[in-house]
Amino acid sequence: MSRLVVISNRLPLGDNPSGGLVVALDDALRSSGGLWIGFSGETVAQPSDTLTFHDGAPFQRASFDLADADHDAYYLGFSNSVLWPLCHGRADLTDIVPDHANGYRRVNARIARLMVEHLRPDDRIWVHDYQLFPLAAELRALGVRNPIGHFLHIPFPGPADCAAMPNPHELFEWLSQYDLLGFQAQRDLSNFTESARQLAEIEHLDGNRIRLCGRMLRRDVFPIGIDTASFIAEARNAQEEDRMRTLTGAQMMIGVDRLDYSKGIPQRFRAFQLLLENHPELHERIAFLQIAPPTREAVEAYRDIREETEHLAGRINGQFATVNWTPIRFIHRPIPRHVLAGLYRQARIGLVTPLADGMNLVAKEYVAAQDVSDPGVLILSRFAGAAETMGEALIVNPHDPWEMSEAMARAMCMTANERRQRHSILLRGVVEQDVSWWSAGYLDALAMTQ
Ligand code: ADQ
Repeated sequence: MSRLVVISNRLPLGDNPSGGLVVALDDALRSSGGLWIGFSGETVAQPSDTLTFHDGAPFQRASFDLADADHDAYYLGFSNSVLWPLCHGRADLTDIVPDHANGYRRVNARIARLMVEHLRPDDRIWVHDYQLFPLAAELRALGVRNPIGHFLHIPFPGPADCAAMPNPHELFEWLSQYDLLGFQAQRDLSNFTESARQLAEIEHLDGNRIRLCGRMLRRDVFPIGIDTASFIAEARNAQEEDRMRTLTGAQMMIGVDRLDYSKGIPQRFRAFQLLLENHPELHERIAFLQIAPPTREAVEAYRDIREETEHLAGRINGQFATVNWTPIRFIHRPIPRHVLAGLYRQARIGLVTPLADGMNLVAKEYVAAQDVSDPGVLILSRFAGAAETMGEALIVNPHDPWEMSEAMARAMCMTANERRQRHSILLRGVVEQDVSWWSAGYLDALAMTQ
């Protein structure tokens, strides 16, 4: 079997790297003697011009450092202040700086140069996410003819958002150099096709084959899953955390997100406020736990969202709290996985209401963690990729606080029978379409490109 080479923005480091993607790719990397390449997470004054190899995983890992200025331009700048907001429908939050676009191209070109001497002629190369769109084009420019696939973890922008990129045609030229483009949801495939039609040249050939900017390639939908079996086991074994005892007496509603404007956290706080205004009978009967560790705080839009959410939570607690009851608890720290699994299991409602999201793994983790005899209710945004396959959740419009608050009220009084019926269908999907199913499907499709 030919070797699998994976490249993602961050290399999973540590002696025992874990996380969904690592689990998904572990088998394929291990059995093919594979290699995973990524950023070390370190910025330095003078980055080395070779990859650094790391021991400790059953497959090879190699990292590169970045110069401070390159990290600012490539990661904070073009990736997270242009591409991320555009892919999440927030052109208003972009910060377009020509130097950042140059830095993005420069870093991708450097990664290609670092990689190329380690590639073998029959390697399969799998590139992950929006930080690395130009990588295949840079590798092709260095003479690499191997099969190269790309998987986009976040939504693909529609024509209006693509048109707000500094040089939209360039995006499609970059993408045309892959052999397989993978998307999370049908929505993304449609956006890609329509944007390419309006801003570049695309022709549908047959099946999943297209000609994009003159080059033949394939594209398809591969909805990512979680490591379901291990998550179910973790939730079953989870011990109740001491601090949660303070919530007894009320049913818990849980939200777990990176603190990001795409996740719709202020909108869900407002919906919860409306619930408490319109349903006094639920006072002291429902407690909302929102876990949201800050990310990317060097970017201004992320500092703003933190202030807004803290302010809202304070206001709602000030308005409704009693001596015995704090309506919203807001935790800003990452939580160990087994604790998270236990919290999901205790929660009567899982609240997953992003304004835009590639897939959203929290929705799947919440379902996997439930006690099948007395499961909770998932409230899910129609704008999460997960909504395409999780129709048995209560599907809501995250911009509509009335609809969301009524879904919360409905979940609170839903019969055990209805909860079990909905949950068993959701669970079947999460079990069948887990992360190994996802990676196997993608790698089969990549093999078909040859
Ligand atoms: P993210 O935007 O990071 O991922 P998501 O899919 O929800 O979003 O994954 C978050 C992960 O982090 C989950 O596994 C969750 O359990 C964990 N997590 C979140 N908050 C945590 C906390 N406080 N403590 C511990 N763990 C926490 C991107 C895309 C998504 C896509 C994934 C995978 O934006 O749409 O589903 O990639 O492709």
